[in-house]
Amino acid sequence: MEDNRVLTLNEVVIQMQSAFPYAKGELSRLLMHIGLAAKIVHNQVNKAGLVNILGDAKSTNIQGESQQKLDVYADNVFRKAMQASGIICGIASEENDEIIIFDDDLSLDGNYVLCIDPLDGSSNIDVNVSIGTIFSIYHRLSPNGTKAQLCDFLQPGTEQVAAGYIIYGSSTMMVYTTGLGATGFTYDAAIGEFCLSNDHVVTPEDGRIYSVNEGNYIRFPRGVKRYIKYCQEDDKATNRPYTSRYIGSLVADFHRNLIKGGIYMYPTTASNPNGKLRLLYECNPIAFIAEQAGGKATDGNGNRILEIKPTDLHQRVPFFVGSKNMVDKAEEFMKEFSEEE
Ligand code: P6P
Repeated sequence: MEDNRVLTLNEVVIQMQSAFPYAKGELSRLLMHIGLAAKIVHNQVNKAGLVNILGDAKSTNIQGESQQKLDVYADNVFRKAMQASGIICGIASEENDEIIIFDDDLSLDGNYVLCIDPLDGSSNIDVNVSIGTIFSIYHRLSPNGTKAQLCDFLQPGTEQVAAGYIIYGSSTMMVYTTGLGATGFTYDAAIGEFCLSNDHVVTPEDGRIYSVNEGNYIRFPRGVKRYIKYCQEDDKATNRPYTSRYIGSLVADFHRNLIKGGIYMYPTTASNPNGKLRLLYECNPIAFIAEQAGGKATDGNGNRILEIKPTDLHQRVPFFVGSKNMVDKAEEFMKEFSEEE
């Protein structure tokens, strides 16, 4: 008989812990705390239109971007949940210029640090477009019992012990990985649980969706321009022309492409000569998920995102992520036309 019992996030996390014989359950508990924070943010996002939590918080983050009230709210919710866990000794957040150090005794002994974009795509909050939380977890490098240090956060993405995102959309979903594949959960508000909805997310090697802000076309690298034209050419043998889909919310664009197949690109542009997306709390966690689902993530110049050694908390990199064969094709054009820049 088919087992159609609902499995919750906490049950799945505990089950997966058995795959790590030496696990002390800390990472499991941490993922549960993240799930709890996500439920709290879900409640606010879902009624943002009803309470005075929309709009500009009249403050700006290090990126110089105006902070939306929900941004700041989400940052506070995840920060409190992480400190309550006693497992995290510090946080690097898009919403804060410097690392946040937890100096209570329990947290000082925490073995992990978190990099987070508490509410990505926040410019879409007021217009009811899907937004998301993106997180990345590392073992600390600094000694236990001492304050977290910058070195704990400036680790290459290959060192992530877990990563994931929550998408607050037509339904709220969480997708995460601990390196044993990508797992998807859908939030059931009726029971207040994230329920297993895809126990092994696999992204198609090919797709027909390309996601890029073509408003920046003029200043894209030639390779990107050529790849976009390649996507638009009429060639039935290779299922072209592809479809252009761009929501302007990384988590929403990536999640759709992960399921259906596709490529998301944020290349260098005039206003973002190093690309716009941040390595630590946007590109690395999304790249980890993409690779675990059979996809690929590079900077467009043949460099695997997960192998880039970070030099700054808010470092930006060009980002090409999604179906393996589509990223490879984009890389081909980038390589062929790079000399002509
Ligand atoms: P643009 C949101 O600000 C974000 O960081 C990603 O979620 C999104 O994909 C991208 O920026 C959108 O940027 O320049 O196309 O509006």
